[in-house]
Amino acid sequence: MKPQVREALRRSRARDFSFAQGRILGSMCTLPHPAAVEAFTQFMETNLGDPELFPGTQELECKAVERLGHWLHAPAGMGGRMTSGGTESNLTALWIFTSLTGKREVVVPQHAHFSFAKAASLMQVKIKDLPLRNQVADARRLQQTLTPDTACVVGVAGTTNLGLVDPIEEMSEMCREEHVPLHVDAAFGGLVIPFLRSLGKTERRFDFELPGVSSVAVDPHKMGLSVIPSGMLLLREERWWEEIAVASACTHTQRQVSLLGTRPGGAAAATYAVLEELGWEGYREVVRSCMETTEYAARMVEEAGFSLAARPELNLLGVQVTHPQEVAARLSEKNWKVGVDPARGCIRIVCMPHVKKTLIDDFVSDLRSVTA
Ligand code: 0PR
Repeated sequence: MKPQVREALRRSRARDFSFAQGRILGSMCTLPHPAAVEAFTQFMETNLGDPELFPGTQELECKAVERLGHWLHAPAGMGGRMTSGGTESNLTALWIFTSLTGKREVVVPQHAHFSFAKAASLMQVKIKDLPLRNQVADARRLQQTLTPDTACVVGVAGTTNLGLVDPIEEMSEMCREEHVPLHVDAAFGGLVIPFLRSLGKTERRFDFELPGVSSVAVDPHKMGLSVIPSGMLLLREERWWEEIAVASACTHTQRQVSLLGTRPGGAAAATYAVLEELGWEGYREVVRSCMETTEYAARMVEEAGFSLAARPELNLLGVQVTHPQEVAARLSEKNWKVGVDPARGCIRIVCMPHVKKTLIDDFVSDLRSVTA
């Protein structure tokens, strides 16, 4: 590389915030695990959009899907694909279920991620709001929200703003009775909740062990410690993928079953590598540690006189402040990057693996000073 190009890269990169040394509290991403980085660099030019050229990489995608599917109780006959993240997974799920059912309405809890609004706009489907009760989807109101034109229902396991889990069990029961597919957006919670359960810290159920759950989105590039762009969409039935199959004459493989054409094999290799490297025990330790930090942060914030928007279920906190945008701007002057949720009057802190207790101490002290 020419020295001036290298220097230009260095200068731009130096302007970025850093997970390693910085004060990033508002992101659901983190430093990728070294095993993911090593794998990624070996597979950078591989393309899952043309698997005839890269059967080895496709095999890694299958193995990653199999392992995550196993952790999420996916039955034999399930089928999954890597995606670029939660947005693509949610969009693809809606694409598949509207095609499968021929229906045009989707029931979405009010706190769902904005990727559903994108999907609705792209596909011209109608979003029917499912109201909240005690800050999560109101399962009792689900029945009256369904119509003969309902293509699917969405539930969220780990909400973007507060990390809460919708009553997926009740929603799953109803969806099963009504023969309506239920898509669970577990982009964040899918790699947290299973380990919290194994630690005895939650009893929430959200995945394929519930018979009414048809699909699950889970993002290895969030709590999976994989590289960006790593998402995964799992379907209870592999054959449902056929709904979006197209002929792809110019690739060596004559058909594609994905929204993206060229798809990063590096992300699949990285995800496979970190899933293997950490394994169930490794992730459980990551989640244990993140929850310990979350509980510590909750205590520190409350001792400093702030209220939480909700008791944290996962490693995410909403801290109530007056004028959250102003508070976030003042925090930003001190290099803190927090999420902002003006509707709920909170700032959002995600206790990702790079967030340590000492960082929380410094943060709470600055939060006090900017709100004094
Ligand atoms: N579903 C849920 C529940 C999410 O929270 C998100 C992203 C998505 C789907 C979409 O995932 P992708 O962004 O991978 O397509 N939620 C994060 C958020 O809005 C995304 C994020 C990550 C934002 C890192 C900022 C950031 O620095 O908080």
